[in-house]
Amino acid sequence: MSQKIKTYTTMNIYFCGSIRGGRQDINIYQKIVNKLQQYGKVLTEHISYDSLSEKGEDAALDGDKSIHDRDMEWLIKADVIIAEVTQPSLGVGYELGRAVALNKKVLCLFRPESGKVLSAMIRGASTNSLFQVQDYREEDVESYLEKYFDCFSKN
Ligand code: 6IA
Repeated sequence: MSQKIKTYTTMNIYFCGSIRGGRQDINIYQKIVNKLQQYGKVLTEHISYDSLSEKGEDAALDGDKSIHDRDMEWLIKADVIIAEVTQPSLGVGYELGRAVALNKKVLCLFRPESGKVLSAMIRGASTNSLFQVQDYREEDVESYLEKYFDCFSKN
């Protein structure tokens, strides 16, 4: 038990969610980030902030470069990547591709009840336990995360 708590408290978690792809799912991102904070440090907590809008940062070119470079540093540092992939986002797709190349552990969460169909390049990448795609309903998201992190500490 103490071993499990130690694993959780030292874990770096990278959460991915749409920003410029559209902020419709922000309430769900907040729910996910709150839950993830039980398991470790969420490096990208800001993705769940109301104040971060899809148009809110008309960043100068080097603003975008520093966002990219800082996020890549965090991705390298992350022990696990959790992505909410219902709202399509180029940035999230890019992060997932980079995470696969880095052999990171990835969980993608998708809500079929949105009426959307997940990209084949994400669902089709789910071939082993390193890269998993979980369909879920909003009310069940916390229990899916509990299950995932219970298994995580055993692997
Ligand atoms: O293409 P998108 O914007 O939807 O991509 C979203 C993904 O890219 C997220 O998972 C983030 O990790 C990353 N990302 C995109 N834009 C930002 C960003 N801009 N800040 C952090 N991560 C980002 C806001 C900066 C603002 C607070 C000045």
